[in-house]
Amino acid sequence: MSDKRKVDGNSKNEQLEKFRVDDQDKKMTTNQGLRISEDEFSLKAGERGPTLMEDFHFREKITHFDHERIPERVVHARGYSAHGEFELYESMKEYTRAKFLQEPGSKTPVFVRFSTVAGSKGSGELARDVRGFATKFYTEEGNYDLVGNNMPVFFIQDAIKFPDLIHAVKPEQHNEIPQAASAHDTFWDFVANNQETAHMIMWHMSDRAIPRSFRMMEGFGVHTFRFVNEEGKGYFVKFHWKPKLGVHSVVWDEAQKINGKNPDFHRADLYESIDNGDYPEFELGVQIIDETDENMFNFDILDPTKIWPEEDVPVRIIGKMTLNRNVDNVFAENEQVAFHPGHIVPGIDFTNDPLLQGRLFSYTDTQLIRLGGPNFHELPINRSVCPFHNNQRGGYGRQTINKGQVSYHNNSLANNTPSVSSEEEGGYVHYQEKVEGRKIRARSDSFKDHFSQAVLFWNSMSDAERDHIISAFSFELGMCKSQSVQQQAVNMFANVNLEMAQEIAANLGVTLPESGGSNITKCSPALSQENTVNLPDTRKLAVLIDDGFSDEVDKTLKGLEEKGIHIEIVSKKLGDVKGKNHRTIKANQTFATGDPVLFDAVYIAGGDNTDKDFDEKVSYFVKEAYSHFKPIGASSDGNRYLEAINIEGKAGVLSGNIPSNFVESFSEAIGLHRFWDR
Ligand code: HDD
Repeated sequence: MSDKRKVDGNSKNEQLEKFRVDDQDKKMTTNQGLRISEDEFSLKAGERGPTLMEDFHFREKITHFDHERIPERVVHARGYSAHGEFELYESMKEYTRAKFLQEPGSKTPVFVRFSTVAGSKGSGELARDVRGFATKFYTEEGNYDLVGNNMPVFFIQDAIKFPDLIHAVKPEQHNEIPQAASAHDTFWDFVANNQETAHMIMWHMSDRAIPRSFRMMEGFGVHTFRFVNEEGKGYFVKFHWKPKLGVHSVVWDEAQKINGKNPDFHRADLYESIDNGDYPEFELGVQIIDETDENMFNFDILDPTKIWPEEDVPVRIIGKMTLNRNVDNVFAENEQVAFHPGHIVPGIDFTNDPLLQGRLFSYTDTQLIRLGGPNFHELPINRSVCPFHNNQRGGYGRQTINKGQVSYHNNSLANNTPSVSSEEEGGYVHYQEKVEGRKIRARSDSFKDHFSQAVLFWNSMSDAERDHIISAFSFELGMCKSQSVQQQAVNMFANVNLEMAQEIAANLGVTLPESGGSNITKCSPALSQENTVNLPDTRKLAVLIDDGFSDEVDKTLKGLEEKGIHIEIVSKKLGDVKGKNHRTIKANQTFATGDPVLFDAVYIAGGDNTDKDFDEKVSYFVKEAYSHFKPIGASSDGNRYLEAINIEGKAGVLSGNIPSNFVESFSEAIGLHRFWDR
């Protein structure tokens, strides 16, 4: 195929480079290129007179400003992106002919956008919400988009209900309250009256809905897709992204406070990590089911409210994505990127999941309003790295200049080109699934079990995770005003676990459900965050320090840095803090800017002559970190703060009296993330 080009990890970057402009040290011009002599005063008839219509510079500047907003995404409005590359470990040739999944070691450029779902573009990032995890692979056969979430199932089974779901979760119609929250009547009214939501709600009430970082979440394609190999044989496939740093979350009290202290917490974390060279990595996993095994399970494998338990269908790790470059301009890239589950390449196909089928309509449709017309594929971020040729012409913002008189097919004047491709030449051929049936608006009986996997999820949780789920339900339903909605929701979740529902009901002061529960005992350890990867790398440590800190502090901080831990020095004021040995450390945070909720762990370095104000600030910091179950360490000087609040020797609290292995034990504790048994 002469017009195809070999793709490597940098191909998209090279393409984008042609569109990048650096305005620094340049002369200011109008959009027509005319140099501008004055940019502060509009053209007036006399110094105190009226502004003149002929001021083309004023008109252009204001007009552009007036038009610089586009509609935010109807869902997933708040998001943040990064560039990277995907490297294949293992050939998938046996299952799919997709070119980017053939050669181990081959690299494909990617662009990823993480997002919350419900909140508007400026909302806080620590909402209790699903996170979007959308990946665009710029392959040599065209763009392939894997538009997934950080939870493997969805609220509904049929796309026709999506507007209802979103209307219910978005701020209520009459008063536009609350922003970026599911804790309100309409959402829970929808849940209780659409019981297919049960499984997803268990995920939504779990710690997965308040991730510590975009870098520490799993991603899932959710739907069952199809792989098709060179021989035309099809396989069912589910996609997983597994973060190398493991899956970690914050606690709800912390999430609410972070939203106030730093509503950009997640985007800043992603941006800074990439800026520091701590590139986020996610491994791509696939679960594959042979078509002949389609009906081997006690659920319908096409039902998007079901997982394929990893213990039953193992996840095969086939490659790794590394995010290694920040965007240059958030509007041009993050806002204008257009994902679509229908952006597909040969070797990957759809299934009859009715949620997926409906999505195939919605995503192009939404870009037409959001990006203003049918040429959004020409925006730099959306362009495929291989050329595109067809007979589509015109439309707002068209950039391609198609040469020649012909824009139709079939033709003789251009030798019937652009011509279609055979399968061998890379032409997309739809999988020839045999389909027959009557036209019917109904749901298959095989989609009607809404609770078994919600029970599986509950069974798989650790004690701490269960406590969090009960607290989450109690908070969310506690924010509802309608007691009827509260009661309906509690009654519904009695089908998952009676004791859980009773505890929530007691917290809400509604009638305790008397029957429910399930005799399903199966559990899936892979679902619990308790079994995730624990590493100290890139964790943020607050070092609380004052003048006169001891020598031991220097050594400890150096050791912790060598473990990949990021250290922020927090003191009463910015600038130099002097140690006993006349060594200085620079404070880059004060107690006013560096709140405990913004850190993963705390180290009390202390000082030799601290005042009451410092002592109080340290005490607040440590109590708060302790209440959020975070690792806390102290130098010999810092021990007295632990004693004062009576937490010495508690789980995850390490005192500097054991300096010989302090760095080792403290970095291990930081890797463990949280200590629930306090
Ligand atoms: Fe969707 C955006 C993920 C169901 C309609 N969706 C959107 C984004 C993600 C998802 C990650 C943000 C992409 C970006 O960052 O630009 N959506 C999902 C998943 C679903 C799902 C994992 C179920 C498995 N979505 C879904 C349905 C519909 C939509 C059933 C409609 C029938 N989704 C949209 C949309 C959005 C969107 C309205 C808003 C902005 C956009 O598409 O580009 O078309």
